[in-house]
Amino acid sequence: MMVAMTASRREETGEEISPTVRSEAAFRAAREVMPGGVSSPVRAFGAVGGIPRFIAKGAGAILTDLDGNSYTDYVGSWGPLILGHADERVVAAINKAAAKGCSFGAPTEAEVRLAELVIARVPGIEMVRFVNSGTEAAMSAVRLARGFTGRDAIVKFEGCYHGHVDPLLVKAGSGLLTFGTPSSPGVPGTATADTLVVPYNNLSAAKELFAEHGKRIAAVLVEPIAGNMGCVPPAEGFLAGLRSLCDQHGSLLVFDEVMTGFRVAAGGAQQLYGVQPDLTCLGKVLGGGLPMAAYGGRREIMEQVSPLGPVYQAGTLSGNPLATAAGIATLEALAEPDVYETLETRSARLAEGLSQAARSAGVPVYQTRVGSMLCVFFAEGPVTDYASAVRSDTKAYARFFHAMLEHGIYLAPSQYECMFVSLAHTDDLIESTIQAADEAFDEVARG
Ligand code: KE4
Repeated sequence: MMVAMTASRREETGEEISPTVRSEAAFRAAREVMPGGVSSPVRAFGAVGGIPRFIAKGAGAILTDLDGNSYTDYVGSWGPLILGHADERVVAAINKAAAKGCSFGAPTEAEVRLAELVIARVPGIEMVRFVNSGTEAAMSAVRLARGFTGRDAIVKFEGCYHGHVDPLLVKAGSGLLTFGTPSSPGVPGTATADTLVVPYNNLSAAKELFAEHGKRIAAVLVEPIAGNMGCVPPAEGFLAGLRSLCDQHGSLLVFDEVMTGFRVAAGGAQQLYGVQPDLTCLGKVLGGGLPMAAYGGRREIMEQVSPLGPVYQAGTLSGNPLATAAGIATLEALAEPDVYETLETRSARLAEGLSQAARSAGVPVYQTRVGSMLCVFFAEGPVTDYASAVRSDTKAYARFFHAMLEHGIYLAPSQYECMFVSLAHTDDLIESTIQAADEAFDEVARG
């Protein structure tokens, strides 16, 4: 679908009207009443400039904004919409559940059904607790790991994001192995004093850390495929190396699969790479676009969670009937034959087409992909960690982003995010995306 946005003209005056006039007006109104005019920072287009498109509707792989411009969507609400927007199975399940009530604050069979689906698919999960966001999943998994081990230190990796809970809003200090310093005002140093930060894919740095602090380390928290500095796959042996370090030192290995869960394989990255964590965080696809997330893992650990155990965690809307219905419909749809093969074939074609388009235009890019999550770094590469990711030419990315938007392709408004392919991205849409990229890379090359 090639939808070039062109200005229209006022009938009476002949004055040219911007093709985003309604989004501009909505953005002005939004900034009066919400910080930055958005409910989450990345949506404000701060990293790429321009006017964020206010969305009127989504259908399949297509988003339509307030001005009637349509786009092939590769954000997919940052990962949840692996079936595409307004999938009829998901909408029907939500409508059916809503007719019976939106929230009870009491147990339901739907939660049991979704829990059984999760446990059947995710190798490392024997018991699961539902929460409302990836942030809640990660914060709860950290508290549980600390409660289970009786230790306080948490290891995370530079460039990985696990939501906005205080202990995880840290930036690497000056040295290679350093206790994190807060990355946001409002996060007290005491909150991050037990958070250790090492470079992603650097197993020797992790080994050194354990040699010095191993006895204090409750858990290693890692995105098994990093998706928040762009898409950075794990180096050969990295995840297995973390597994053995945790085993040697009595620490827990926690996979944050909020983005990769049910995305890169039915059982997530832990199934794809054959490395089993002690705890797993889930979200995004799990809710099919509704607020649904979870943490789960080995039974002996999960049995420490209240009310069964002493580690407290709660939530008014946890296991919400509408979100649970959407999650069940989504996971059941993902059990259809050849789903992951289809995602792989189409995503591989897209990646190959994007790389070819960049080469033809003479634009240096380094592309990464795992299944239906991918990224084009505007960098010579290789990109293997945060330090190499931030060498990307973000200005070139911004030009590419806007050129693609002009051609009706909606990418993440930041170099440090992923593209997501859904089952609604047909072969034709993939091909039209590649055609748009041919033109967009040429525009980038022309500067
Ligand atoms: P939420 O609290 O936003 O549901 O999940 C936090 C989170 C945890 N773990 C991983 C691996 C994640 O990717 C996320 C959230 N991802 C970002 C996109 N990179 C959400 C987009 C946003 O913040 O608006």
